Amino acid sequence: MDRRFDAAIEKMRAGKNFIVTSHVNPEGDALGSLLGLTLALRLAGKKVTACMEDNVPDLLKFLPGSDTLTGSIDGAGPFDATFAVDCGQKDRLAAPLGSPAETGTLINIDHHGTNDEFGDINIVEAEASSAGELVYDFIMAAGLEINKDIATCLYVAISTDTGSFRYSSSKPDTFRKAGELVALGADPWDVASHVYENHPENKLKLFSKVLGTLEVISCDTFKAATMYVTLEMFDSVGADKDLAEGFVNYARGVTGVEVGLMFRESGPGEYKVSMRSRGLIDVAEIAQRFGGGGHKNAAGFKISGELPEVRERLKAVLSGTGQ
Ligand SMILES: [Mn+2]
Repeated sequence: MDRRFDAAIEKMRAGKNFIVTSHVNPEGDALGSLLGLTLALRLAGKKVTACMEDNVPDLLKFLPGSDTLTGSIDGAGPFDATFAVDCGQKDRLAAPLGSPAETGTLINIDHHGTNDEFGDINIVEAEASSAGELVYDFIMAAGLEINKDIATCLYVAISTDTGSFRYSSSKPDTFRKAGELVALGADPWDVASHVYENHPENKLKLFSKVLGTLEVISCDTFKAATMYVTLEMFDSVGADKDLAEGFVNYARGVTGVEVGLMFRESGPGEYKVSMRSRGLIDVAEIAQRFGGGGHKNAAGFKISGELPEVRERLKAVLSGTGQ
């Protein structure tokens, strides 16, 4: 018997009107978990405001229910509870939450090791592969139904956050749950076609420029690879900033490299740094030193400065961690 969700299930059963939200700048796990939970609650007869202030990336617009997302909660409350899924910090929530009297009990369901337990009820499991897996567990523990649309959302959440089941967070249970979602109607090739084999032409043109910036650097006991993308590069191919998503994995993928780093210029003298580790270096710990967060193998933060200087700072910090 799975008792982890008892308090959350009690609130869910007693309530009628909910908000479900996730983190800003959403990816597959954020939106898949948000929409999977939203659709499951609606199927159970609940009223749900699916709240996402940021735009849905084009690749994820096929997710069932994404056309019902809204950036506002105006006129829909008061709410019995707000579910936050896949969000490590309250200030990263993609919902304009008002007073607790308006938004109800805050239920935090997440798997970020850096989660600061901002909820009234917190179900935070850093070992879980994805928030999608936790939402699946919640739905099962609550005895809610999963139809094809819900299965698709949760399959996208789990498969994207595990790098298509490549990461070591993919446990036997992860595969069992994914298999169950496929049995319930999720279509792996349909999902892959939408999410992985669906590159806008200008994304690949941007990628060819970014690959030209690849550099392998020595950090004492291990190697890191860096790449960067500037506002000028985005402009030159007419690409949106989210089209650089995922490039960082190619930096980590270089033979002999332990950590991949991607510097994305977000404004003049401002960079968003994404880090990917093979497992030896805890990049969440490094991100936290710069005020960011994430997971052991995937983390990020924002930093100000000129690129060469910013890269030297990172190199110095990385060089201190590998001993
Ligand atoms: Mn996640």
